[in-house]
Amino acid sequence: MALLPILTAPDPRLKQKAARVEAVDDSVRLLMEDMLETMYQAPGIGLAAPQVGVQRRIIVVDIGKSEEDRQPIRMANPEIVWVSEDDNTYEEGCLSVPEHYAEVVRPRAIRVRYLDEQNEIREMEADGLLATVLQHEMDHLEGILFIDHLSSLKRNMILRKLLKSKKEAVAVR
Ligand code: GNR
Ligand code: NI
Repeated sequence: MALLPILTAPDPRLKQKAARVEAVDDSVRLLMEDMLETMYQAPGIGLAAPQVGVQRRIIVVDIGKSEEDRQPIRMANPEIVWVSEDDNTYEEGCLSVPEHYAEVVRPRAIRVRYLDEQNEIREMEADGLLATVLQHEMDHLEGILFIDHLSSLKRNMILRKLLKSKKEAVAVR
């Protein structure tokens, strides 16, 4: 197992569309385990491969309440096959947009088709926080961040602050 460095915005790699996985093999399974370890350590409740610089359609999620009660979800090539008519608003954050939070409106419930860690096609229905996090992670595979759902005024304010902290981090090295 290994901890992977998490990219933060603005970074062109977070804006790219990730490529489909051909099959979930040992290398994909290893990446999923490294992503879970990185996510738990952060700590976060979801992580998408592009956040660790890997442009492949792989996500991991765990919204479990405690460390003792882990419920890791591993998905390759996740696709939304149904969304509810009603929406939900959640205050979202992102490991690639550190220290910024904002409300985002998304469908309340979804049905997702994906390849599991055994390379088997599965479907899962989710609502509430799990539905929100799955949509947030699938957005990453399209190069979309939660700030892209905000007004350009709010988005640009956040991006300017992130760029400024990056420049300050370089200056003190
Ligand atoms: O840890 C995370 N928390 C979170 C809270 C509300 C909505 C989405 C998320 S996902 C985020 C981790 C992350 O950046 N995943 O891409
Ligand atoms: Ni994120």
